[in-house]
Amino acid sequence: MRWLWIPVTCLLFGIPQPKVSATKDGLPLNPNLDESTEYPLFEYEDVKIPAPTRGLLYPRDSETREVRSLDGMWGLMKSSPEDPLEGIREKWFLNTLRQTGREIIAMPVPASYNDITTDDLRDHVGTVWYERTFFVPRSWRVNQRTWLRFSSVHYSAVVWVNGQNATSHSIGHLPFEAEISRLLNFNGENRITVMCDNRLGNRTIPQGSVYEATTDYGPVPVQGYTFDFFNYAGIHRSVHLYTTPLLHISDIEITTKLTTEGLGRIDYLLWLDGSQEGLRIQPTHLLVQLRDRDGEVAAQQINKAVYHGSLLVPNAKPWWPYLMHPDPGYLYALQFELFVASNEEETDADALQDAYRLPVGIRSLSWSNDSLLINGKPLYLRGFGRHEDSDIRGKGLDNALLARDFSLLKWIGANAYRTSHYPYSEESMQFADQHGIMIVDECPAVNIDIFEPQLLEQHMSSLEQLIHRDRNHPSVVAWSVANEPRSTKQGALKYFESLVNFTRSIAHGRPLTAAINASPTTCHLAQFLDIVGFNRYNSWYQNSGRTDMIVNLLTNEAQSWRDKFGKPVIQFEYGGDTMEGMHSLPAFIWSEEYQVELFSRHFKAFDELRERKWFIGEFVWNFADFRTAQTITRVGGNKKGVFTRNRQPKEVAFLLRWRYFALAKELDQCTLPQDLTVYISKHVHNEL
Ligand code: GCB
Repeated sequence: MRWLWIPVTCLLFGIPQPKVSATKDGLPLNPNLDESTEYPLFEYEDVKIPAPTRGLLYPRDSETREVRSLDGMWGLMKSSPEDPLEGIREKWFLNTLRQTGREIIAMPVPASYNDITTDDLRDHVGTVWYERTFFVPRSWRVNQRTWLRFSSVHYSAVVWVNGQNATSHSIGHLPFEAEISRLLNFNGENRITVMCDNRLGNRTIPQGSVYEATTDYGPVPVQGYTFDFFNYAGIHRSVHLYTTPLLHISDIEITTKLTTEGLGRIDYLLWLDGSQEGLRIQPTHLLVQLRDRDGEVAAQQINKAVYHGSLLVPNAKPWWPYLMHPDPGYLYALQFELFVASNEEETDADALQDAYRLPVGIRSLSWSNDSLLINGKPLYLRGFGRHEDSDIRGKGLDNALLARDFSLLKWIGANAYRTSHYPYSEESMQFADQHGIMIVDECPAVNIDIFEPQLLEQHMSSLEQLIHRDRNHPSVVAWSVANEPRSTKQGALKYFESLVNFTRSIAHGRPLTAAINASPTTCHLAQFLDIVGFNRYNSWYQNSGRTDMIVNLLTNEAQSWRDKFGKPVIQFEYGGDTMEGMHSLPAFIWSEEYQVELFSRHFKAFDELRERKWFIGEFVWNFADFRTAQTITRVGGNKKGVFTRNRQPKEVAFLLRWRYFALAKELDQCTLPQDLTVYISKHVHNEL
């Protein structure tokens, strides 16, 4: 028997359920699916375009708003893998989970739940239930609205507050929120209950399939998936309560430009929410102030139009990537103050209705058939594919890890990374803005295979939510619509044409790319992109052990992508698994020496390609070792990291550091770090 499943959110709220057909097309994705199987083309006229997301501004304190974290220890209870929806039937959310009589364990939030305990929770398939209590101050009752915001729950979540449904969401790695003012108890304790479901099917992003394994103890459901990272689950990022005034700024969209004369321009769109019943408040005007790093006003205006406007910034300090400028990542604070006043110029505290401050970098981003440019200067991206992954906390947000990773990125001289294979935390996007690290922002569509309308709807929705979340970040230089989809399949053509057309319509000034592993002659996706990205493991999965074949194979392949599509080309993945501490001279695969040799031959190929002008970047796979599903090709996980899972360098890290700084010096005349070379002897100057 196969474990057919339907998203829980559909069962609960009467959303039309996808038809689960018994035909080949309707079955869950099977990891062992014959790659050559073709699926009928679908007509996409019926596909529902996702409605624009609104709201979800990152929670920030201000004189009109209060933010509270609900991070900390929550309680967690597993439901039976054979009956994941029993808690819905039995209405567990109506009471404390303790009433079920089952075991409740302490579970930190944020964290993946998988690696916290010593039992079978790691491989649990189905639903788990989280719970915690909290209080809110009585002052929040008067002229305030209270919002509950989850930065990410993987994969889907249903949320209750005091036993009443508050919201639900599916697709991991993306935020969701709901106003909960009416559900709150202002005179005592409140309770949040979350049901989290980790199951992936053929209509989830990413896809997977739940199948039945026959064990010595009887049949058990097992989650299958083809992507190469562990399917960690749980409340992965922070949970916040925040307040807003009754009428408030609910959404902001900005676009920036920089002229060659140094004039900055910020165009903004604002959304206001005053949707509460009986609310009759009308804003009179908006005071917009742009403050520089020292808090000085760099530009300002009073705007009676409220919903849109433009600020001109003379002598703007541009946002530059790391190592392209002595002061990279320059951010202003764009302060919006909404007034309800008798006089349209009045800006005193009593008339202030709402205030929100958005960090803003002023820069222009453009692209052509040969290059990607920031502030008119062509970019050469040098960086990594990464993962949000670490020991014990899995994919849970960890600020210490985040700070360490950015120290390492800067130490090694990288200027970019791809958020392979899903959106990363909002905190990491803010870090990237501040440090000038450019982001190729990828949606969670990794290894998708069965191309059908329901999947397309989810896929479009994941991109829509991602773009909505990240469109205001200066660090985002491209959207990646997929990683290694089975893009040679017949159904891929129509699917990706529809997907890319939709994404282009909401791309907010960024080019579209993807990480492709098909070949230029068979791929149906590349023709729709602005930048062609490919993944290729020369001398690893192909020609293992033969580093002497890399330069020709790689330069020829990149040239073929260019010849076929005439677009800028980038390599998004190359590398080889390397066991830290394993040495071999001459080099042998899995040794540190082999990784060094493999990288060095790639550098040679990249330098030849750079001369052809349309080759715009090199990304190593991977920044650090990471956990995968259990397979005989992975020793404790994927070991292609330049850093260990513990964030310590392998030998290749020092070589890569030389390379990235050498490029920064050649291309942007950066100053080299003092400790790039070590003293050897007075006759050897180991300098670039
Ligand atoms: C790839 C995938 C990545 C894998 C990597 C590998 O092409 O995009 O998710 O981890 O190869 O190491 O096999």
